[in-house]
Amino acid sequence: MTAPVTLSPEVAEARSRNRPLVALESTIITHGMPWPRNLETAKAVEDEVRGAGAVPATIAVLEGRLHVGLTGAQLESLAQAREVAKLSRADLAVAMARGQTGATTVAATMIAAHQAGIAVFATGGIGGVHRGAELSFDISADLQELAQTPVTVVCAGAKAILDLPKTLEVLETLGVPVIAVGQDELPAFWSRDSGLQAPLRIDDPAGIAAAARQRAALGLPGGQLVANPIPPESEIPQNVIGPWIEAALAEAESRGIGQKAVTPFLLQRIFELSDGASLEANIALVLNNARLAARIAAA
Ligand code: PSU
Ligand code: MN
Repeated sequence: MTAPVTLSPEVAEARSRNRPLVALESTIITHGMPWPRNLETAKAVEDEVRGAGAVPATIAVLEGRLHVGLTGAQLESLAQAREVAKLSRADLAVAMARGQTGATTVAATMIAAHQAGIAVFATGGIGGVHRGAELSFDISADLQELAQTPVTVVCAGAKAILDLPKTLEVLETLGVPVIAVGQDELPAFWSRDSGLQAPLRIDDPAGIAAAARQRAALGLPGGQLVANPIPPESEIPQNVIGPWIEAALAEAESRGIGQKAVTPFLLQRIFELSDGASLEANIALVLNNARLAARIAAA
């Protein structure tokens, strides 16, 4: 077998000089945002990481190779591609063995980041326990990954389309530290507040980095989940986003949307119902997370 990851020149250089690196996922590009805002956002997020003093490493599988760091041309072709696979822990190796192209979810991006020696990763919102999971058993593989792969994942909370209390319970069971930044409440992706208390709070990037080092020193497997609230000027309050979420969930149910298609379907419907407002908020929160992740990586 050849080396499992292909580093971009920018990432290879950053590694050789021991510069801080921040991993970025690609499912948000292919399944989370519409063209061409997805490409603009992917580039802006990379620039945000660079501006905050770190080096971005966007991760995807291209023709069977696991790329850590994409060139501008690779990013553009992925952003425009149709019917790209959405790869998580279960299907990553199969897609690579078949020479396929696919976008990596939070779980698969964590695996690749860890293989490449990258300890910090920025995304929008992780997957979690879906509403109705007591019947569907739909619980994102992102949660299990946080329990076993040592990467600090910076998000704006779990996506508010999920069952947030159940998501917190599962994270606690799995031993994943859930750390809110700058407030006591768990943020809820498009909104700053979920109405739930976050289990932990650390406000400074150095403190978050120190907690990761301490976890490793204890020999505990797994990562940390950092929940960074969307900036106030960009948030959509819960009472505004709530009815759109309910409408999108009802539609997914009546149309029988299931498995991997659920999250992309809900994000797209909420985008339409909100007249694009949900996308603007999503972009703002990802940029905000990229900045914080860069500071944690530098620390
Ligand atoms: N964050 C976003 N948009 C997204 C995602 C995260 O702002 O589209 C993606 C991530 O890749 C995450 C996935 O891992 O949604 C969760 O999918 P599922 O619920 O099927 O596990
Ligand atoms: Mn699922």
